Amino acid sequence: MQLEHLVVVMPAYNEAEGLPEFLSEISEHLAPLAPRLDLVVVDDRSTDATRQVLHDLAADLPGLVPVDADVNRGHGPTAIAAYRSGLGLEPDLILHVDGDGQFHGADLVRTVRAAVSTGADVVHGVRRGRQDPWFRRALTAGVGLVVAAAAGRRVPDVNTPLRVYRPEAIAELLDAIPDDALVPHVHFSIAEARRGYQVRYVEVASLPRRGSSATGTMWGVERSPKLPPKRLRRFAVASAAELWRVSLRPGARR
Ligand SMILES: Nc1nc2c(ncn2[C@@H]2O[C@H](COP(=O)(O)OP(=O)(O)O)[C@@H](O)[C@H]2O)c(=O)[nH]1
Ligand SMILES: [Mg+2]
Repeated sequence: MQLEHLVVVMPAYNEAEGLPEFLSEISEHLAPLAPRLDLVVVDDRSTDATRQVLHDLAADLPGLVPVDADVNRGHGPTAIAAYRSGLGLEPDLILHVDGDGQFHGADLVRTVRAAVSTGADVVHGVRRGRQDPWFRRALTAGVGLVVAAAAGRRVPDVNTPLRVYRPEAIAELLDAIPDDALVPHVHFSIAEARRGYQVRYVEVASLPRRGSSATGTMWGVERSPKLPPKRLRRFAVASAAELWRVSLRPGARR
């Protein structure tokens, strides 16, 4: 496959500090891969300077497309909005990565290269060296088991935010979930297996978040709390209900 147009899509929430470095690293690394590169960053109505930072950066960074959300909707719906904006640009490939900068630009290159060389429907970046507290690891392991049962095979790092999709593949996946889904990537991982998509896995390093803002994290402010923060407990319960409704129950949309 000849890659002419690559689009990066990114949800961002309170990432003012880390975004300039992360976006320029992405741009530097990915620009050589395609004659046209666009970076669509959806600001989920951050409470810090993210929006301003993005609009300022757009003046110097060719291909940066800031998208301003009207209301704060959370990570899942913002990722979905980012995918949809990216698809609107009609790319050959679409790469999703979170705005918290937990990857090396060079690893993004490896995932895109894998998509180009194999022609796969999707390439997942499988995170190695994650430094999560025990309850997040437990949650990830639990979700992994449920997804393995639903998908009929083990899917490494089911919720990884680093993915490269063929546009036709991600368009189909998006149409099968609600636009306000909390855990779109988990639904996608199940649907990819059920639909027999060609999935490739590339191991990538997991870095600490860039920028020092603790408000960007989904799990409260403490770095290593002893017990699951309330926010995570609520999110886990709501996500489990959504998983059942959208992807697991008999007759769920496939
Ligand atoms: N759009 C949006 N993103 C959020 C919100 N709260 C947290 N996030 C983002 O969710 C992403 C994942 O959170 P993180 O704690 O890094 O999870 P991990 O990467 O799986 O360890 C990060 O990019 C956060 O910035 C929010 O209210 N809206
Ligand atoms: Mg993260």
